[in-house]
Amino acid sequence: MNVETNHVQSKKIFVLGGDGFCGWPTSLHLSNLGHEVTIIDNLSRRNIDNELEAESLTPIQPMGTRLNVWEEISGSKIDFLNIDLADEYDQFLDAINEQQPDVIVHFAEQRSAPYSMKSPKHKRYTVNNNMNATHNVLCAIADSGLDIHLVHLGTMGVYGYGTAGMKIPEGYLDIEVKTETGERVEQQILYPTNPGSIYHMTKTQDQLLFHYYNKNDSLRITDLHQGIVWGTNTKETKMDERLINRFDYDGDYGTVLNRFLMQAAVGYPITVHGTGGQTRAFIHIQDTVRCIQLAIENAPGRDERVMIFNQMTETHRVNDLAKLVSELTGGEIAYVSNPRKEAAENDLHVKNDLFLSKGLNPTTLSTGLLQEVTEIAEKYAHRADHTKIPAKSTWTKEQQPGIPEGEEEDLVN
Ligand code: NAD
Ligand code: USQ
Repeated sequence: MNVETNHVQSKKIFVLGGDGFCGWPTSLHLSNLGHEVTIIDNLSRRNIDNELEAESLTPIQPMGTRLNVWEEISGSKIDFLNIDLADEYDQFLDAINEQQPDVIVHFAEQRSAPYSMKSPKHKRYTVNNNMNATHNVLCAIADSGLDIHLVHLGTMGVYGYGTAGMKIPEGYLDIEVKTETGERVEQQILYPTNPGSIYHMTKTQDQLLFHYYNKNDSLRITDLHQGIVWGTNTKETKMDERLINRFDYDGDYGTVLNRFLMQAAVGYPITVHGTGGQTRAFIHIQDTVRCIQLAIENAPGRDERVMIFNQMTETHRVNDLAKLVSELTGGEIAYVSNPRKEAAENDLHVKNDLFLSKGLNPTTLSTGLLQEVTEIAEKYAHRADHTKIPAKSTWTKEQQPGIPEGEEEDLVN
């Protein structure tokens, strides 16, 4: 089954957050390439499902089953360590020293913007979890003295979603400053951050931690500024139903395009926030796993600055996506109140030259792939809890939940 192993020099890779939506298919992809993979995850995402009384639309299996099935199918073993990266520093450092990974891929953060804005408790959890996890990872790599390449999943949201008409560069902005003598000096700085939620704010802080550890300890770091991921399965997760990936659809964790496809499939109105004028960057989950592979294969050198890639393949306006899904499925669109404090409209132009230059062949929005997601949503429609669909986490007391007319009566908080 390990079809691609011939081309790859096997590496020891830790996948932090390897039980999650991006981390699970990435772990399988890297294992299938012939790498030796260890997943580290504290299963907090599954616990948050318990808290929210929401579940993945697809029936994801417990970690033990996932790993047994993968070994049975591929002949490759993936190890699993249950460690809270924000809290259990010593266990993590021990794992690094014992296993001496070549690469650490870091997905292990609380990644939902609405969840991070639910209440002071959720804001504080997101900050504590994400910032401590990232700092512990960096501190432990430096502490170990090993030359480990860190690949981190950041977000396009660190930039904000507006530009002065220019394309958003890959991490660094060329600027020109005027000295006291009037001389003009050219510099490159980290692109100014403009987070739109507490979650996105933690990712902007991550950037500074990377900058510091790269400068002080010469850590080799790749930061991937990823757009919204859509789709659910990849080549490897399709090999057996028990390897199926998560499909989040609830108002906190479901992301826009997957939500629209799911809503249409279960006969719920397609919930466009406000006028749907927000433009965002997107990437299919199959390209996510391929980009991680490319980032690993193109590591920065010891004396190089943090390498930043924009991990996205296309931009779309939310309203255009709603119309596309509606045309494809016959689903009805509902323009609902926007629970978020965000620009009603924005243009977004993004550079993604680095991944293209490394060989990414982008998977763009095609009817076939949209259809595939629709089919999965239809297959598991019986598992959908309609009361969990609307987005109810509001950014301030002034915003209202995004509930379509006629759906209010079903709701319990
Ligand atoms: P996810 O919530 O499905 O997965 C994250 C995993 O990390 C979970 O399995 C969780 O249990 C684990 N985790 C969280 N905190 C941890 C801790 N302290 N210790 C150990 N494990 C911990 O999220 P995802 O969608 O797979 O996203 C992965 C990463 O990619 C995130 O950092 C996110 O910010 C980034 N990202 C995601 C998207 C997207 O659309 N899903 C887009 C851009 C960037
Ligand atoms: N939206 C709707 N209707 C919905 C859901 C969302 O109109 O039913 C709108 C939102 O108001 C927002 C846009 O769609 O304007 C995107 O929302 P989202 O939930 O799909 O994406 P976001 O909150 O930005 O977060 C997701 C991931 C996060 C990642 C980010 C990448 O959850 O981990 O960092 O995408 S990016 O958007 O590029 O910053």
